[in-house]
Amino acid sequence: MRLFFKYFFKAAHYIIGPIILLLDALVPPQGMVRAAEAQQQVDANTRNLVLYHFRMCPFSVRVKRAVKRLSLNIESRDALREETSREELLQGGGKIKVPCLRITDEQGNATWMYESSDIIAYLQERYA
Ligand SMILES: N[C@@H](CCC(=O)N[C@@H](CS)C(=O)NCC(=O)O)C(=O)O
Repeated sequence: MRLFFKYFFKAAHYIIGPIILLLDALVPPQGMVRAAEAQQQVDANTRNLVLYHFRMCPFSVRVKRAVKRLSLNIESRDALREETSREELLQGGGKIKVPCLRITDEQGNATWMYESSDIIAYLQERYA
């Protein structure tokens, strides 16, 4: 039975993933518009952020849509396809789970934030 569920969820992932990508492409979020100077300031502030994601992960898509809605330029790294990104996430965050936002402070210390809702709340609080 466990094996059945394992393969059921795997199959569902391959079916649901492309549907989510398609819906995301069909209904793109409207990015907010800022004055050029304000956007430059935001870009400077988000330079210390990196988003680790999987392309077909619904939770990652949710965060990436929030990033677009807030017009943030955040570097994103695919932790499924890119071996080095995967290793960074494992070594830094402690587990391969996405989405994960790496936040580096001015001293160079990194915080690894998991959970899509927490990441979105963090971004909204600062940039909405
Ligand atoms: N509650 C989490 C769920 C994230 C999640 O389940 N991500 C999947 C990919 S869609 C994952 O990383 N799975 C690997 C694992 O859990 O080990 C969130 O909202 O971010």
